[in-house]
Amino acid sequence: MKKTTQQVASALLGLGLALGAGSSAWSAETLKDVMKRRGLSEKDILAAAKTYTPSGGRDEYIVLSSGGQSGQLMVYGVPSMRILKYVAVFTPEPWQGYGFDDESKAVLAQGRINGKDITYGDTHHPAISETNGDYDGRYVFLNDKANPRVAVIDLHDFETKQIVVNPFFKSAHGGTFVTPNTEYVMHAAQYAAPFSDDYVPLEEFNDKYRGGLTYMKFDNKKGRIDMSQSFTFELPPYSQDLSDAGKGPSYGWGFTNSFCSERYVGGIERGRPPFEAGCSSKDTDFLHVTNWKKAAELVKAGKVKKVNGSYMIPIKQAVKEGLLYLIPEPKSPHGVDVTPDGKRIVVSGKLDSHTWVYSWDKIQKAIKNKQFEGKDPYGIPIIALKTALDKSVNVGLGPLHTQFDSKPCVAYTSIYVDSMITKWDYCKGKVLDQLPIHYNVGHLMTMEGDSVKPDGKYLVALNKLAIDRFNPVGPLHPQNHQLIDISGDKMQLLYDMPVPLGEPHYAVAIKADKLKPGIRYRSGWNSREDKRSPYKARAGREKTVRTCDDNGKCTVEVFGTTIRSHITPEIIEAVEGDTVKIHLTNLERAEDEVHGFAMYGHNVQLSLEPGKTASATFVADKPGVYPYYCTEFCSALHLEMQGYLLVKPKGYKATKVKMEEGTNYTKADYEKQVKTNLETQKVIDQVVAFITSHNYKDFPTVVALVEDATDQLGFAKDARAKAEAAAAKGDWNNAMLWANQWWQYQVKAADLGLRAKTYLEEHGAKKIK
Ligand code: CUK
Ligand code: CUA
Repeated sequence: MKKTTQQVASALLGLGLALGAGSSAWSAETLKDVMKRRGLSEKDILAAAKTYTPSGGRDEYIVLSSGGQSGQLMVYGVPSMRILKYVAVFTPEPWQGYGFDDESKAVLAQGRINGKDITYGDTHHPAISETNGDYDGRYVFLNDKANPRVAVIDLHDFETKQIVVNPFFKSAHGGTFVTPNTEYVMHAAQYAAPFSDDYVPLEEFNDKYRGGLTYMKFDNKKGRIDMSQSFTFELPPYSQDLSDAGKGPSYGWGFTNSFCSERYVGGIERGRPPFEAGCSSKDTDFLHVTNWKKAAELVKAGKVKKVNGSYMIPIKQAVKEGLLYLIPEPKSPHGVDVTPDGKRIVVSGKLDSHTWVYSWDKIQKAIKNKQFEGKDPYGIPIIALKTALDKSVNVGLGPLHTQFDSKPCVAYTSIYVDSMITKWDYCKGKVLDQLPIHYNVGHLMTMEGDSVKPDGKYLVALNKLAIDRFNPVGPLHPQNHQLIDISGDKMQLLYDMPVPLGEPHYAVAIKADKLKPGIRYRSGWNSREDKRSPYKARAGREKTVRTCDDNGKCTVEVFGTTIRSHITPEIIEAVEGDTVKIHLTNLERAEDEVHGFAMYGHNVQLSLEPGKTASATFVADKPGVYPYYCTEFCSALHLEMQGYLLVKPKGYKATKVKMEEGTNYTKADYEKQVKTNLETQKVIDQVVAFITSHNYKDFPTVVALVEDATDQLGFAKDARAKAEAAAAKGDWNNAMLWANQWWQYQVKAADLGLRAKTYLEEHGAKKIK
């Protein structure tokens, strides 16, 4: 039976929404009118109510999604699907100053390949750091498939801190996946290639081309990957595809599947059938089973050799030590996913209609009893499919990836060819529900779905190239993330979100309250290195130094600051050919007082969040006038946050020595300004009295505002002294201008004070005296 609008309306009333003609002060239209006008069904209204987040509302989950070829990480909320940030990772991004300030250029430089800057990434799989198999919200890792790299992003400030290049591979797809205590980050090769950078003819593919799997050591204290303590399994030149780490009973092991174990090398131009024919001719490929725990012990015992500064375990050694096994897996498999209890491993064949569920118990027994059906051409023992298999389930054509529910035994698999999501029970081996999906689903993701304790609730289907879902925007289509409610027995589609970025292969979702991002940096902070910057400047201690070496090469180095509403220094002077290094520290402590710094003609754009110190280095190779300014609308006088870099020609002699002023001021102007200032001070005093008579110290946000306001009042005092000194000399121009500057500082202090007062009022501060 169809629900009436009245019923839907009363259901919404239960959610706190006031509807209907009588109660809708905000609109003359009723819900019924809107539904009719926009052609919405009751189901649509229900979906809207499940996702709509009123102004100021927060999301329950935060999604960290790969940004595909953009080389970025996308951050959005569930269930609202509102995009919050694109974190710059492998690609320069000006808003965040990434790739524009010296500090982040150093991070990008870590990702150079053979000395070349690589300024994009084909990102596929983000992974959140784990403690005891549960997401801990500290870090997120992201891989670049095109260039075998991994980035470390700190969730304290959502900034990329490190880029690591795999020293062996030429591409990498099977990462990032973390072991249950983030001991290691898994990173598997995709397209086999020689481990060296030498030329090796394709004719030597079987012997000299290799696949591999790296366990990158994560130093949990430093929050960085340490390649010198990482180890790589040399693997046959099968195209290793995806990985997942064991957990619970399978803790200490990793699983990596593969395709093209035919080791077919294409070459249409050589008269050979193409790659895709040769790479899918066999019925099975291989699941690689690796024992990382034992490998780590071997490394520790000094039994593994280093190559390229990192440990390398040859196939022979891995086999001899019992670290490496293969299990056939059907038909060009793609996903491999370990169940939350760690007892089963789910693999899906892209060209098949089944998910294949392997039993860890059976695999372990086979290894223990040396029950193998033979060896592969590289001498790796093979456990027979039927020995390891628990069951296979017919889920639909082209299954790819699997995720898990909070309900025991419930899994969801993306079905690429049939474009649907299949909900199934991996204990009983039966299909529970199927939901058609818009188009071309790749990965799918449940809330905390990779952890030992998935939350269920929602599922996001990551669909590719949404041809008919959105208003067309040219031949390159947005991607489509579809939000699905999985809390009931039947899946319900809630929302389509276009992704205008790149092809996001995979995403992970974490409970929002597990994230505790900072709101400011400690003063003078190099955020990329997590330490105090040597270039930190303090208020009143700003300086510009020009030094020349013996060869007459000169450097102008600026140790400056930003605070509403000016940049110190306001004038920088250099001579043609000088190297200019500008270090700026944002002195603000209020959480939203970010400043930017952009300059004409030198590709300079910094983002200075409160407390941060960032630097720009360039050569002033052309004489001229280069204005600079703040790029964030930080206050009413933001536009006045400006300055000039003056680059003089070599040997320039000044002819005009006196500044031409635009306006001249009188004693009356000065006195009028002073009167205003004294009145303003009265307002400030009242605000200060309010704040200090309350328990403001219990509110860190207010403490930061008060600190900033105190700074401003300190500056005001200095400016007042200068004004009075000028007035004493009868220099009315300077007296008036300093009096005006005194007032500017007062206004900023008052603004901060009023924000603090409002905050206290809104957050129930108590009167203490
Ligand atoms: S992959 Cu693209 S849909 Cu790189 Cu995990 Cu499956
Ligand atoms: Cu600082 Cu605009």
